[in-house]
Amino acid sequence: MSTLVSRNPVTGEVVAEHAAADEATVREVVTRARSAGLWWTSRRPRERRDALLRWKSELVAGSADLAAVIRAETGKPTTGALLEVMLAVEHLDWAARNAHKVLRRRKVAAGVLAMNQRALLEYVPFGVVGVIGPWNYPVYTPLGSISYALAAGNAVVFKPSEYTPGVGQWLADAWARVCPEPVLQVVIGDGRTGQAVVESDVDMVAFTGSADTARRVMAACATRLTPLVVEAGGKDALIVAADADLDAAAGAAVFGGLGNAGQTCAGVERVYVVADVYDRFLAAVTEKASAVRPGADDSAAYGPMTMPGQIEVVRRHVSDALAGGGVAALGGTDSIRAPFVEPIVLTGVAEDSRAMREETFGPTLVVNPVRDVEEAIRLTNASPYGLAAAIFTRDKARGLSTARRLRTGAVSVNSVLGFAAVPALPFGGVGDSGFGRVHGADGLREFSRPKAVTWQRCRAPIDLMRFDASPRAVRTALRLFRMRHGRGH
Ligand code: TXE
Repeated sequence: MSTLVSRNPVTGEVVAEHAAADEATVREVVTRARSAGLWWTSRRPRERRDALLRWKSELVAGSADLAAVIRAETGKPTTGALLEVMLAVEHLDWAARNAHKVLRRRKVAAGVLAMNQRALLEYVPFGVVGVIGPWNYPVYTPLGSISYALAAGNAVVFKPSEYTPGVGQWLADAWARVCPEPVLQVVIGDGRTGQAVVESDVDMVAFTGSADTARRVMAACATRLTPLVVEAGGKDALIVAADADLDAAAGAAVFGGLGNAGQTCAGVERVYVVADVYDRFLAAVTEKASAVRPGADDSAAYGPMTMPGQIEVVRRHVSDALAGGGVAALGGTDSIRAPFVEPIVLTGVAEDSRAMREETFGPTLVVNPVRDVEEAIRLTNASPYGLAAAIFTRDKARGLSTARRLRTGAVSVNSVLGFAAVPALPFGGVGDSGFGRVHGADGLREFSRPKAVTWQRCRAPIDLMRFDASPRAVRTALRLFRMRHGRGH
């Protein structure tokens, strides 16, 4: 068995060493999960809710300790680490308290053709869900799948990112303290361990990571037709209309673009500003961004790039943007001082450049002028990604109609990441950002199979579902059919 070493991205110091799970270990863990899952499913909904709430209490009581592990492995400041724990707990609480209401058996209308039937719909768990997590929000993001999968009655095998194995281990240890069965287990390792999870006999996979890896995961899922939910990053745009509160919009763009060193799947990467207010907006963004400082200390606004390889991606995107005619309003390639990247604001960047097409995942903002909101919508929708977007406008009707027309899974009007703290809303993307949803009632249903049950209460008055149906019954059925559907609406 090999060893996985996690390191502090600032100092390079070893945070912890973990045994990496190979294929055989993953198979054993999944087998254990299967029997734990049967136990879990057979609990009463109230017992499942109580176990999830006990787990929640562990996260709350241990939040300082958990934040310290997040900080050690990702480098983010303690406030950022605590913020993600708080958001994750809110979702966990919602999933625990709403699962039964959303998934329980209910009657649905049987309809005129089946008046003699009682029709029942319920949502049943898949069994074992393999969750493959990222490093940027190593608690909030995987918990979006784990909490909802557990609340829906599944057992979970969680493969955290190789950059944040300690966080994954912490979550599984906390579970073991509140529940006698291994309903949540962790398997530690790199992509090979992730692949072993996908290729094991898990009943569903929830993946968060890059679109390229998502494609490989999807191909592996195809072998066994394993259902999959994918959250694969974004290239989110923020649109600034001429009537926007420019100060608020600039503040949101800076926080949405630079927060967590830009390592946010639904962070702001592109800003489209209507020409009339472009100069004023750019000045405000530049001023605010220049006051933001990365660092290893706790008073820094954001920390280092967690994944060393990301630094080169940022450098490539910035160089490419500048070589293609873009202008640096703040910083430039000199701002990249590994492991930190200081805020970079670029303008006039070509739409076909890497910085506008690919996920940068760094503390950079591209601010481009547009003729009007129409053009901003067209450019926003031209991206292969479609995770989230934002629009700033004082016109409510414009805000809502723009939200509808943006090809994204979520839109915030007059804020960024507005949906992140609303557990009742589903989260997920379009196109290269993935498919399927976590969070909310849709998230609970995502981790369940709808099950249809009919219960015949009496014989049908006109019964055609038999070989000896009388010609009279057929004629009557046809007459009723034409009366019901033959009037053109
Ligand atoms: O992603 P990977 P990485 C984006 C971001 C970043 C890029 C690469 O742009 O620069 O992805 O990051 C596991 N079968 N996002 O390298 O490779 C892997 O071990 C199964 C967006 O971290 O996609 C890790 O646990 N699993 C983002 C997870 O997949 C495999 C969050 C993600 O790794 C696997 C993170 C395989 N064949 C990065 N190969 C977001 N959506 O928020 C790797 N893994």
